[in-house]
Amino acid sequence: MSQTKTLNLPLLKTAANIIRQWDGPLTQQIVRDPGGFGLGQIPRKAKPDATTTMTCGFCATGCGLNIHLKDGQAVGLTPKTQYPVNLGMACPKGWEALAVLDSEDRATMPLLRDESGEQKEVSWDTALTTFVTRIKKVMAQHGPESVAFLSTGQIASEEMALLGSLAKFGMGMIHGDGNTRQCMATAVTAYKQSFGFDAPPYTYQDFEESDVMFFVGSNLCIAHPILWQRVMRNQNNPDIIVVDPRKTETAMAATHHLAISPKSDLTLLYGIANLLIVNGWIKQDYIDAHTTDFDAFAQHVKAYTPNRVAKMTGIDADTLCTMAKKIHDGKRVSFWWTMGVNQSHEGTRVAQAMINICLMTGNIGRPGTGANSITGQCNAMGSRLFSNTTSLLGGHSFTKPEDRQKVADILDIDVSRIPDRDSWSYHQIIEGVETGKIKALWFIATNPSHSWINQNKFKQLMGKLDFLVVQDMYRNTETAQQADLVLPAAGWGEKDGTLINSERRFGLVKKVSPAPGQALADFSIFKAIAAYWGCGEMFAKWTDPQAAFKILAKISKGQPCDISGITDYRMLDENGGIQWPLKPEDELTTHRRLFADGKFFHADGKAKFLFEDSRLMPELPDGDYPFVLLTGRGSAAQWHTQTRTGKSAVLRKLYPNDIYVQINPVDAKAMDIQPTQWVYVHSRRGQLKARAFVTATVQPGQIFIPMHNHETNRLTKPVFDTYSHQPSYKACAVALSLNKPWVAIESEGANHE
Ligand SMILES: Nc1nc2c(c(=O)[nH]1)N[C@H]1C(S)=C(S)[C@@H](COP(=O)(O)OP(=O)(O)OC[C@H]3O[C@@H](n4cnc5c(=O)[nH]c(N)nc54)[C@H](O)[C@@H]3O)O[C@H]1N2
Ligand SMILES: Nc1nc2c(c(=O)[nH]1)N[C@H]1C(S)=C(S)[C@@H](COP(=O)(O)OP(=O)(O)OC[C@H]3O[C@@H](n4cnc5c(=O)[nH]c(N)nc54)[C@H](O)[C@@H]3O)O[C@H]1N2
Ligand code: SF4
Ligand SMILES: [Mo]
Repeated sequence: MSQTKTLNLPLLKTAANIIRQWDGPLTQQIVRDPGGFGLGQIPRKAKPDATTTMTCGFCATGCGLNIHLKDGQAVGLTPKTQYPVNLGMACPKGWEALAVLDSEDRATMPLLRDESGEQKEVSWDTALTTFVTRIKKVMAQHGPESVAFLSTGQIASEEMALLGSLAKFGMGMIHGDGNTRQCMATAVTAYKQSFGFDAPPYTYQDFEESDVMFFVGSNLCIAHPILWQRVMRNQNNPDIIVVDPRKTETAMAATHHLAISPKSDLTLLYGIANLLIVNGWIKQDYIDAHTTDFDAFAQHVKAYTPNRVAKMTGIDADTLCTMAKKIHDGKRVSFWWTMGVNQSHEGTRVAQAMINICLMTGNIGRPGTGANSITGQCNAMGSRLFSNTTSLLGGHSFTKPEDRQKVADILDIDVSRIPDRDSWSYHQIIEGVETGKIKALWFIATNPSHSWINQNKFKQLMGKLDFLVVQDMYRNTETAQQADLVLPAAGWGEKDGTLINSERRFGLVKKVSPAPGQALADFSIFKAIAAYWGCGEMFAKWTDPQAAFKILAKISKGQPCDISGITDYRMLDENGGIQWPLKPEDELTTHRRLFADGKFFHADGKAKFLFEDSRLMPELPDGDYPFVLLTGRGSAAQWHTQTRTGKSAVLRKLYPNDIYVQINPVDAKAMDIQPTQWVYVHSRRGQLKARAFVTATVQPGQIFIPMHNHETNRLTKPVFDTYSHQPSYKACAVALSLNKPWVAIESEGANHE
């Protein structure tokens, strides 16, 4: 059915003129034309009843989905058989990706909090005018550093790039980070320091070609089920070793499970490295030709003797020797890690401990090898390269004058518009709210009032801001409920752009469904803000996502992530996505891995061994708080804060209704806790009530609560990795009780149920 959206845009001549320049994309979205999808430049408009392919917008596996269209609109989907990522498979979230778009909770109009404190619907004109006026006012009173944006790993690369450029070059902000900080920052930092660039080396084909595979802090069966299917296709009868304190679904399916003590991975990996060196199970030729600082590393790990390691990790010396032997005997050894490593007080060094083992045994750059970080959100990789937060567009550096000049020239802007220093990282921005340095925040596609660490404190701080803007698909996320202004956004399937998956593959997302009400693509919202701010001219060439993509391709030229060989969206569509890098002269093959030539991205072409002493986790259990709290993904049907997956009736049937806490039977017995009974869990920062799930998958003295429940982060302690500043979400001390505890709590307002 054809409907028309009318925007009450100001009839001021100047604004109307500016709007006309970007009104190509916007108008087509405002007028719901069942035949004319999106921006029109993607090769999918041949017939209104047809099938088009796009990348799934949940996790970074990046499955290809066939979207079936009727009268030009999506009516269903099936996983694409020929897509090199998923080969015809999809997980429950993917199957339900269209269903979650249709919900009463969608944000359909901008919402503005009025004097009575209520959020009321307003026109886009009022919303944009308010946005610009209030942010300019804060900046005028408190300086440009008083406003920051917090972006995401879940919108298209083109949108992130436009946001980061608008905020920093157009509006003059210095500070902006992404929720990728919660997720991938450790892997980014580890790769940058070790390889000279944030470059995950692998291709998914490596899951099928390894013969020894270590999964460290990764619950692949739940978090990346299609990648687990790729492991199951491996013909080499591989050893699959899972390092995880919990006996996860993945650990149960593995050949070996190392039930490590929480946050002792660094000690374990140094112990294994020591054994490899002591036994001479290393590739000295490779080390000499392609790495630096090995001797110091070898010296460092001498202290990690099997007995000492056994004591600290709970993994006995024999098992340690067996693991070292497996690495030695394996022809193609690979290490894979996810949040059990990244979310840690010393995660960067843990990731590098895996990188070190791969380097010294020559397990990199060959099929089935590699120190491989598995990415989380659908476009966390896009955020790493193009969000203009931690690094300048295209993996450049804000602090390098030549990088700033290069980007300024390509964007045709004055170089002085580009900040010459790095932004504060996420937690520094939040701490800035506490110290009064940050007065206004703009959140885009993230829900930190649920997902950020030490939630009671976070929520309290949001109340301190002069102005809080949330741009989301849904109007009532925990963060949107706290906002002064909510900007309604189109979601996956309602707009165009590219996502980059875990193996560096660009894939397309397309507009196959109209956004509800007056919700607009994030790209269009940013263009509108630019126009209202008065810097629309600066983004005149960013006419639509594909034009933005071409700008990014130009910026990437000469970088390790060079994609100047990808000419347009059509090329991505025709090739089942394309992995970076692709220079014009490169041969385009379906699977490509990095470092086959042993050349890394540091100036000397070598990879660095990086290491330091392992440290105990900062908040150890004690008499008052005797348990370690582990958190993470609960089921394949739940996505993060549940704003999306919670909307699907099908997915809701696939996980328990109530929040639960997994408790070992020994502990349950000692405390007389019965299965499904309500119990209280409390930490020094907050408390919650959850149903007891008595199971031996957690060890005695440890409990597990999924992150999908909004209560979980009341408990977590704000501890951050030294180098990556990523929160350590998975380890803090808690207590269990049958009755509501009365405890002194570190932050106010913490005694919720
Ligand atoms: N279904 C579903 N899939 C998802 C997501 C989702 O929300 N739902 N989110 C996506 C995102 S953004 C991400 S980042 C990934 C996360 O993917 P994963 O990292 O695989 O998932 P998690 O459950 O967070 O954590 C993995 C494991 O780390 C273990 N762990 C905790 N502490 C330690 C430790 O000290 N050492 C070790 N070795 N292990 C430890 C936990 O017990 C847990 O089993 O999943 C992606 N996929
Ligand atoms: N305790 C604990 N906490 C954790 C973790 C953990 O393991 N334990 N894991 C952490 C990790 S790895 C991650 S990645 C984070 C995830 O934390 P968040 O990113 O905060 O979680 P999401 O629910 O994915 O939030 C994304 C928001 O964007 C909205 N959205 C989706 N698509 C679009 C779009 O196209 N445009 C706009 N404007 N909005 C959109 C959704 O409705 C949703 O509100 O959580 C972290 N928090
Ligand atoms: S595995 Fe990830 S990308 Fe694939 S269908 Fe599931 S959520 Fe989507
Ligand atoms: Mo994540």
